[in-house]
This record gives sequence, structure tokens and C-alpha cells, in this order.
Amino acid sequence: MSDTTPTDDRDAIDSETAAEKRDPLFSRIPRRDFMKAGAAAGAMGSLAGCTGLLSDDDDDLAAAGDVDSYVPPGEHDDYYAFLSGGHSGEIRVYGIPSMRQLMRIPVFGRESARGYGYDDRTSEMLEEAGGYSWGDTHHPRVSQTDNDYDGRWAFVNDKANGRMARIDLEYFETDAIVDIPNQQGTHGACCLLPDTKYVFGVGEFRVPMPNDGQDLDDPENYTSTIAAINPETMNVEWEVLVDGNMDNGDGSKQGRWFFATGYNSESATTESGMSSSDTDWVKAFDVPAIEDAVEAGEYEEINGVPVVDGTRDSALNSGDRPIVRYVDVAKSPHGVSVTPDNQYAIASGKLDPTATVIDIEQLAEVDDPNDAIVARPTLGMGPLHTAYDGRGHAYTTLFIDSQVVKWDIEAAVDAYPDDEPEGGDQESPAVVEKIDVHYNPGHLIAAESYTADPQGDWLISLNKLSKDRFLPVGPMHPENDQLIYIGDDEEGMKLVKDTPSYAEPHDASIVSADKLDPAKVYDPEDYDEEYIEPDASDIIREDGHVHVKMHSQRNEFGFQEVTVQEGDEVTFTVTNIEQTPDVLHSLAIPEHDVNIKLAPQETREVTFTADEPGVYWMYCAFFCSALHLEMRSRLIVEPAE
Ligand code: RUQ
Ligand code: CUA
Repeated sequence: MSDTTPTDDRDAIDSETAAEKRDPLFSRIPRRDFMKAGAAAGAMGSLAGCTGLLSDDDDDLAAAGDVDSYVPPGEHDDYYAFLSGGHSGEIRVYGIPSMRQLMRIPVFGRESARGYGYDDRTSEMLEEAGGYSWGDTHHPRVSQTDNDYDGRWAFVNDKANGRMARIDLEYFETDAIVDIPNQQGTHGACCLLPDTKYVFGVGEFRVPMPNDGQDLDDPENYTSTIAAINPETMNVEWEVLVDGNMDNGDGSKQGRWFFATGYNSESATTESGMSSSDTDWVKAFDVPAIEDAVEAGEYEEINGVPVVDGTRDSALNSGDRPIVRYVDVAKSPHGVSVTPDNQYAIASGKLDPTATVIDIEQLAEVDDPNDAIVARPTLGMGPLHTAYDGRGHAYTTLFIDSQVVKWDIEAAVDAYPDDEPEGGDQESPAVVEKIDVHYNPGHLIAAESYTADPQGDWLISLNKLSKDRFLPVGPMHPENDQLIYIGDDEEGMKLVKDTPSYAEPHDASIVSADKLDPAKVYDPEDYDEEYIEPDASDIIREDGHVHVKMHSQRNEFGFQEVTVQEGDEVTFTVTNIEQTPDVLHSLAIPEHDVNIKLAPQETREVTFTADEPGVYWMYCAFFCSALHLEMRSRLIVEPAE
């Protein structure tokens, strides 16, 4: 251990006995769990039940400092992790600590296994959100109430097309997408806490405002905005435009501040131009001050959204209640995240080996926002993102060094400013330890790191390169999501598992399993489509349109055959009337690009044109029973007269 032994007053347990301290099993459990459970036995029991970590037989294993992430067959994980899928446009759900992939949730692109973008509802949603065939998801954030996960939604940005999507965590499916006006690429995404009042979309690409053909080659006048989105309606309530661009963001936990990093304070259009200055900014948005400005009509409406001017010299920033505070941070800072106790916003230097620690309370008091900087520890090369264990430590990825560095936040504050590097790169005394990861980590995430109460046991390092870690599969390699155990401050961080992943996870959120309550079957009340009981089966013909209403169940559709005329527009409304969980059907129609998924009690609708005469076997694509292959009907398209 270094002499910067971490402390966390909130977690100090004075009555901890010497025996408990020596017991490696004891030290493995986050102390907070003991506080919560009220009894050590209770906390140990619950952990043991879930992970198999703490059975009696495991004493030797534990004593050897090994950590087991093994989840036996048939047992469940302790956590859900929601990982973005980058330019695959989806979200992936893992179980932690097994790192098993449990589900994929398509968001910005069609996906055939789930029939997403094939039925009328989801294809219209994608069409109304711009009609693009793909998106670039980076930052999945899960809604919170009172600074804790409430199991309602996840949100994720589209960096490619300036959008934000919402995922309903009852059904684990995308239920809304907003195309954010005035943003070309929405990079950062996060919630304003404690209660998810807004979801913020952080605009990265600076463009002329509005981007309608004016100011084409006048980069000085390009700008980017943050957008405040109402999570219930998914309406963009207001935007703020700023100097420079923006990158990542995080909301404070007490409703006032929102932080965004940015590079390119230079307003350049080339890489060398964008990294020429020694400092860029963390922008701290004073949300109540912005809301007041909007209320007072101090905005310009651009593309239907009230846009408030938050540039440095704007009127709203010149008074005694500036709406955006610009904090100087070296150099092209990338990630920013707020500590669980809401005390600090910590930004990573990316092109500078330091992290910058901003005291959130002081920010409201000081005249010069730079005076709110309370630490600037030197961590290593290429610091990108920071996560928390709830015991006073920060964990920062070092992209260039291919490491995760664990450091003590208060030790960094204590050492400042005497630890300022004098042109050298001596490591901060706040550094506790470093662990190698494989290779070049971008984000990392610890269990519930984005809440006020991180669990402090597991951390995932989302590495950009896997190089030699897996069997070769051609020139395109998988990435490598590595599971690290961080629950034992004495033994130190422990690399537990490599997980190959498809391009390309950026950020993630890890949520305790007991905070989500996914539905087992659909509730027909939740959707507009008409639920079709078997006796309501019907074929309605009207002027070139045929509406087929039918049910599906093992092993049949409501009609053995459906006859239409060449050129008819055909709508199928199909209900899976099964009550049994996990019995899915689908309606797939060859050569018509039709494929709708029907989970138990789910109804979907699909509309297409029957434009080629012939016989088409409509079938069910989910293997639903021994007679699954026989579950099919004929679509007969008669030639037009
Ligand atoms: S970013 S690798 Cu899109 Cu969060 Cu940093
Ligand atoms: Cu229904 Cu296969």
C-alpha cells in the first residue's frame, strides 16, 4: 500500500474488529453493504448466494487473493450492465460479474431478430427520427430518482445524426427517439439528477447556426449546443450554444450544474488546429439560471427550439449570474464525471497527463471559475474517463499507457497545488495503484458509479483494442471488455476476465439487478395496436387495401391462407396470445421483407404491398415447439385482371 491509504469518512466503521479486518472475505465486501444490511452475515449471505464467492469452500481461494466471477449454471448475476454498441447503433445488456451477454437492444438501426424497424410502429419511429439506417451510440445512462436507479428508462445518444433515444426498461426496447434540432453529432448524454429532470444531449460537431447554407466557410462562427430533453415527452425544451465544441458531459446530483468538456476552443477545422492551444474548457452550465433566461424570453428560436446564448461574451454571461462558467482545463479534456457525493466534477486531460478536479460548491462562489479548481493530479498518459467506488477513490483510464489508475480524490486535493508538475511528469502522490489493461481503454465503469452510492466491487474497462488476446478472426478484431475486481483495497485491483465484444462499446452503466423489474409478458394496455383474440380474426377488404387480423399460438396462425390481389396494400395485425413466458412467435413473409416479432401477449402490425403474384409461405421464425416448422400459412397473391 502506498501511504495515501484511502479513507472515506462516510463509510468508517469504528466497530470493525481486528478479526474482521484480517478476514479476506470480509474485506471483499463493500463496507457500505454492511451498513445497509445491518449485519455482516446478511451481507455475506446475499453475496454468496449470487456469485458463489463466499461459500466455506472458497476460503482458500479468497485467502489467495483470487476473485471469482464465476456464476454457476442456472444462477443469476448481481448486476445488469448496459453497454453502448457504438456504430452498430445498439445497446447490449450484460450480466455482471459473468460478463454474459443477455440481450441486444437495437436503437438506431433495423434489427431482424427482434423485428425492430420492420413492424409499422418501430419503422415509423425510425422514419420520423430522420430515417437514417444507422446511428452511433456512446453513452447509455439509466434514469434515477433521488440519485438512485429507478428502473424506468435508459437513454443513449446518436453521435452520428444528433439524436437521443429512450429505452423502456420494462420491455427492454427502444420506445422513443428525438432528432435534436441544431445538433449534428450528439456525443455526451447524461441525466440531470437527483430525479432525471432533463436528459442532456451534448453537441460535438460545430456547424453554422442554423446550418442552412449560410456561413459555410466561416468556422469562427460555427457553434455547438447542449440540449435539455424532457425525459417523459422527449421534447427538446431548450438549448444553449457555446464557444468551442463539446464532448462528454455529466449532470450534478443536486439539480444545479451540468458539466461538459470540450476540445477545439481554437475553433479550428483541422486536427492540428484543434490541439494547438494548451487549454480548453470544462463548461459548467448553471441550469436554474438558464431556465430563468428561457422563462424571461432571453433566447432566439432556432428550428423550433429556444436557444440561449452561452458564449463567453454574451449578455447572459456578462452579468453577475452567468449561465455558463468556462473553466480552463489542459488540454483537450475528454471525460467529465461528478463524484458520488456531488462534491467534485473531475475532467480528464486526454492530451495532458492530469485530471482536473473542480469543487462544485466553490464554483457558485468564486468570481474566477478557475479558482474552483482544487486539484490537478498527474495520473499518466492519455487520461480519458473516471469512475468511482464510493470509498473515495477515482479510477481513470489511461489510453496511451493502457492502464487503469486508481487514485485517492482527497489526497489529490490535499497535495494541490504543491504537486503541480514543473514541466516534468512526476506522478501524483494521490495515485494508489495502476493495473495494465489490454489494450488502450476508452471508458471504464464501476458498479453504480453514476449514482450517489456506488457499489465498489466491479469495474469494467472498455478497451479499444484486443490485439493478441483472442483467436484471430480476420483483420477486424473484437474489442476487449475487461472485468476488474476493485472491492479489496488491500489486495488491490484484480483483472478477472476478458470479454471479446463487437464494435464497439463506449460507455456503460451498471445497475443492481434488484433495481430493475422487467416484464415477463406484454401488457396489451401499453400499446395502441388492437389485441386480436381468436374469435376476432377477420379479413377486411377496402379499395385495394386488405387488413388481416389474426392471432398466433403454438402452432398456427389465425388463418391457414390469406388471398389478396396483386398490387393490394396489405396490413397484418397479429397477436401472440400465449401467456407462457418465453414462447415467442413471429410472422415472416418471404420475398416481402416482412418479419415481425411477437412475444407473449404482444401485438404488432406490418404493412406492405403484395406486388408479385404467387404463393408465399408465411412462417414463424422463432423455434416455438416441436411443430414449429409446421407453423405456417399461405399468402396467395392472385394476378391482377
Ligand atoms: S467517449 S473513449 Cu464517446 Cu465517452 Cu470517451
Ligand atoms: Cu411459432 Cu415457431
